[in-house]
Formats: sequence, structure tokens, C-alpha cells
Amino acid sequence: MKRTIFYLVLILAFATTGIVQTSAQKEVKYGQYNGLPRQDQAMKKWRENRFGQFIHWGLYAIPGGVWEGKTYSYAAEFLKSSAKISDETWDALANDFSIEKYDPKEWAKIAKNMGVKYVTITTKHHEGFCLWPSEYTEFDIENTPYKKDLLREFVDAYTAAGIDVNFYYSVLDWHHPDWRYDIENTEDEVAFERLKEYTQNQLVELVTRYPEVKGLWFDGTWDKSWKKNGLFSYELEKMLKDISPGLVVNSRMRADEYGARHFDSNGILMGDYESGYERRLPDPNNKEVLTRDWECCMTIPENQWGYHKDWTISHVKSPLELIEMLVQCTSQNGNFLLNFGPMGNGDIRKEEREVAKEIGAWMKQNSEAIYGCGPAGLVKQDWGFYTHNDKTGKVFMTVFNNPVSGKYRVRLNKGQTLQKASFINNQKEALKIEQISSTDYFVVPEKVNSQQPFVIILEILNKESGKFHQKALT
Ligand code: JFZ
Repeated sequence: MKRTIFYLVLILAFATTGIVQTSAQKEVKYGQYNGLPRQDQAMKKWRENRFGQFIHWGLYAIPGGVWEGKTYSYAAEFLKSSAKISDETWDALANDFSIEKYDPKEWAKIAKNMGVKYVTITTKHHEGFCLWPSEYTEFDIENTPYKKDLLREFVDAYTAAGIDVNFYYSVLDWHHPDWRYDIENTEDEVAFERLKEYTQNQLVELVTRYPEVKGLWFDGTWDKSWKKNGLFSYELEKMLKDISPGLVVNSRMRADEYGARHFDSNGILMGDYESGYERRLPDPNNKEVLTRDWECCMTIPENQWGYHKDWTISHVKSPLELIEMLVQCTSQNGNFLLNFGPMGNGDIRKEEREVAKEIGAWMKQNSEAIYGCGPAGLVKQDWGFYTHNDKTGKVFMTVFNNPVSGKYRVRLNKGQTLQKASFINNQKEALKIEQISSTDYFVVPEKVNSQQPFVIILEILNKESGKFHQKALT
């Protein structure tokens, strides 16, 4: 009896604190309004692209993390704040933005050879400097020695190379007098209203001036001021999509009316894809990410987005590490956006050229395992990652870890058989297969290249339908 009373009291206590009601849905007015995942052509293209290039370029590329002889190890695009540089001094950098080595056609060629299908460029980062001639500010490319619209040249060059162009835009703006971290009084409120107008004007300007743009990548949206303006970001997303149908927008743009970001207060993703994987990847066994679109953005050094002169201050990822990340993202339904920070003179540093070249060489052989691919719905094995092309039904195993036994385990789902395994670059020749049980096999190649990740294509047949493996079977 005592125990029953004890439990009753416990239940009552939880009920009144609301803990037992965590599953209750809140009414969210400014949350997601599209059905997700989006299945229109523009979104399908975004998803099939899988591999993109991020470009962080602005005035911060000129000092490159070094100020008055001192090297600042924190992210170079934050130098104004790390080195406590005054607005005046920073803004004067625009006079030195002559970018005499800027050659967008060459940039596009480097990107194309690396194998990316899309690019996302910072039109305005936190410093507030605009890479396009904006009607709404003087702090832009027009007022530099370069004068010309570098963004137009960029969009043209990348578009001609068949690479989809997306714009990054930071709402947070250190240059704009009306930007506020929080809204604490009427003065802040009035100022932030002007900032909202500026933001909207510039974004409308961008999607109108550059109708080729495929997507917007918002940043600097974590401040209280923005979080208090859920309705505004909700309406802005709609407005921009009306002007530019098909536009793909990241989850970082929005906050709902309760200030929840990326996911609304009911846990529903906002925007079209999740953009929270920043310099990190999901756990390889995370199944939740398979249900939605997402993108991981990655730096080559530890944490440098803008150009930093000294890359010896942190670990610099090798092309092999980056290829592994790209394959992992694909295997878990995500895109991989690899960052480049061009130099203040417009050149691409040699380390980045080298990375691009090596990834490109790998992609030339193996990109069939990336483009248009996604999760395979098979149990992950230690040798690496499976990817799968829904259209062809092909399954790819990309090997990063060679087993000492020389045997590569494959575990199928019930009702499937492994018909054939072959190297991606020699599909006529079948590799030896040993069946271990009704679901498990070993693929046993005679010889492997242990210097590079390699791809084996599997033909998996579903016994009942006679069709090749489909992801939906899982
Ligand atoms: C932001 C920027 O501050 C940075 O300069 C760069 O542009 C990057 C792509 O985005 O940095 C972030 C944003 C979000 C997180 C971390 C750094 N985050 O969610 O952990």
C-alpha cells in the first residue's frame, strides 16, 4: 500500500511538472511549411550533387590572420575581433582589395577538376563587406581598386563549368550600425527593424541580380536579436522562394517563434536541409540522419575558413582524410562542402591546389560511388562505407581499412543474394566471393591497392522481385 501511494505521488509530481508530457506537440506557427524531404527537381539535383566547394573570401584574406607582426591562431575571418581592430582600420582594407590575381575561370577549373558539382561563396561574411556592388551599402566591391562585380564574373565562370552556384550570407554584420546582438530597448528595436530591411533588400537584390543562384546558405543567425524574429525569417524564406522558385535554403536561416533554431520546437527541421554538421560528421552508425537531407561543411586546417597565412599552427587534413569524409557523408545521405579560402590577391594557395588535384584524381576513377548515391541500407562493416545508386541499383563499397585476412565481409538483408563483385575500374572481371551463411559473404580480391581507397561494385539481387537492391528494402 505504502509503495502504491509512493508511485502515485511520483506520477502526480511528474504530471504537474509536465515531464510526462514531453511528447505533447507545441503549436508552432513559424516552423517548417514544406513537406520534407523535398522531392522537386531542384532539391533532387542538390542531393545528387553530393560534393561541393565552400569559398570564404573577403577583406580578412588580406591580413590572413597576421596583424602588426603577430599571428592570431583563431579563425582568420575573425581577425578583426581577435586582434581588436577598429572599424575604421578594418574598413580601410577595402582600399587594398585589388585582387590582381583573381581569375574566376581558373578557380572554376580547379573546382571542376576536383569533382565538385556545386559551390557556395560568401557574398557577405560577418565583417559586412559585400563581394557584389550592392545598392544598399558603400562597403562593397565597387569601392575597392578592383571596382568590377567580381560575383558576376564568379557566377558566370562556375555556371559555364557546369557547377551550381549558391550564396552564403551572414545576417550578423559587424559593419552595419543597426546590427544588434540582442534587442533590449526601443532604440534596439528601431535599429534592428532597419537591419531587417537591409537584410531583406540585399537578399532580394542577390536572387534578382543573379537568377542563376540555386541556394542560400545563411549564417550568423544565432544571436538573440534574430531568434526573436521568427516571423521575419519565416516570411523572408517564403518571399525569396517566390522570387526564385526551387531555391534550396539551409536550416541555419530560421528560428521559430520560441527561438528554436535548425529544428522547430517540435523537433521538425526548418529550411530544406540540416546544416549543423560543422567541422564534424555524424557517428557512422547514426540512423536518424538517414531520414533527412543534410550537409557537412569542413575546413582543411582545424578551424580556418578565411585565408590564413600560416597553416603550420594546426593539423591540416590530407586528401585521404577528406575523401573518407566525402564517402561517409554520401553513405549517410549527406552532402560534403569542402572549404577554400582564396588569398587577398585572388590566388588560390598551393596547399589547396594540391588537395583539389589529389581529390580530383580519386574522383576521376571513383565518382560513380558518389554522384546520385546515398545510403545502401546494409549493415556497416569495418573496411569502410557502402553507398548506393537508387537508379541503377548498384551498391559500392569504398574501402579505407584493409582487413589483415584479405577478406571483405558483406552482410546482406534477408532474401538477397550477392551475384557479383568487381573493382569499379575493371567491371568485366568478377572478384572471388565466398558465401558464409544465408546473409554473409566474403569478397576476396587477389590483390588490392593499399595506398588509395578503392571501390568494389556489388550486384545484389532480391530473390523475390528479381530486381537489384533498393534502399527501401532495409
Ligand atoms: C560560422 C562562421 O562564424 C565561420 O566564420 C564560418 O563562416 C562557418 C561556416 O560558420 O561558424 C560557425 C557556425 C556554427 C557553428 C560553429 C561555427 N556551430 O554550429 O557549431
